Amino acid sequence: MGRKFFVGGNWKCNGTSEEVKKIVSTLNEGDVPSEDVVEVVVSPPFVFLTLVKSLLRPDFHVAAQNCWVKKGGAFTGEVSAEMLVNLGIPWVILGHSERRALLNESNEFVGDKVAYALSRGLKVIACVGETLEQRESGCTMDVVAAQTKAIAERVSDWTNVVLAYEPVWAIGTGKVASPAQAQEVHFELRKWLQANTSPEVAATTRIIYGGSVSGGNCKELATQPDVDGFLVGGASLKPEFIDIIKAAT
Ligand code: G2H
Repeated sequence: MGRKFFVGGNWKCNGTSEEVKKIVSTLNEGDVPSEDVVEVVVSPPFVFLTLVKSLLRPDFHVAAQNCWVKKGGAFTGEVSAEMLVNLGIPWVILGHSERRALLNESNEFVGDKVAYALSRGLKVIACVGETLEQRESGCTMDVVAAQTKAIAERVSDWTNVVLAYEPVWAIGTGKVASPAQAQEVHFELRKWLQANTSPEVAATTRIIYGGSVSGGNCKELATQPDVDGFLVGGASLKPEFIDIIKAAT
């Protein structure tokens, strides 16, 4: 087993270069557990990736928030996996619910992106999660299983994948999932991986929780056996991100 705790900070479409420098200096001064205990990855907008990478402490890493589904070319406005590799960006977030909902990214499209990014040597934070309507109609597991299946059908090596469970109703709403709600879905997702990939993938793949994680609620969420870390949005722009990283211990 030994799944290392993982904390990602998804800055989304926020920040000026001055604000970004301020966030990085707060992170650089933060007293956090060592890299052996917790893996920390922050994800600024594309335009700040190089700046953040150049200023960030060496024990923290950077992620892009998206990349194109295949090799670059005539795809105006897109950024390819090859470009991220070229810049030394090790991670990419794919399938975030904001992109699934606002940009109509289908399960299959996200699966294709995950497979392509991995094939280029990127590590992937792949997001899944149900809407409130889906939860209330009792189909949470069907939804997250279908999203995960589209990845599993295209990926055989899960070593470089972190699965982020982010219930859409908890994102940016301040309505965090209870520790029991998060644990229930993480447990079921691990069971799904066990049945549909391999026992080894199920035992070793980190499943992290995202959706209104804060300095106040992270400790209790982190005690859940199948919660292997967090993907943090709003709070990753604030000093409390350091407290969230500390939830690893
Ligand atoms: C979910 C999360 C970050 P927030 O999108 O991935 O955002 O913590 O603001 O709910």
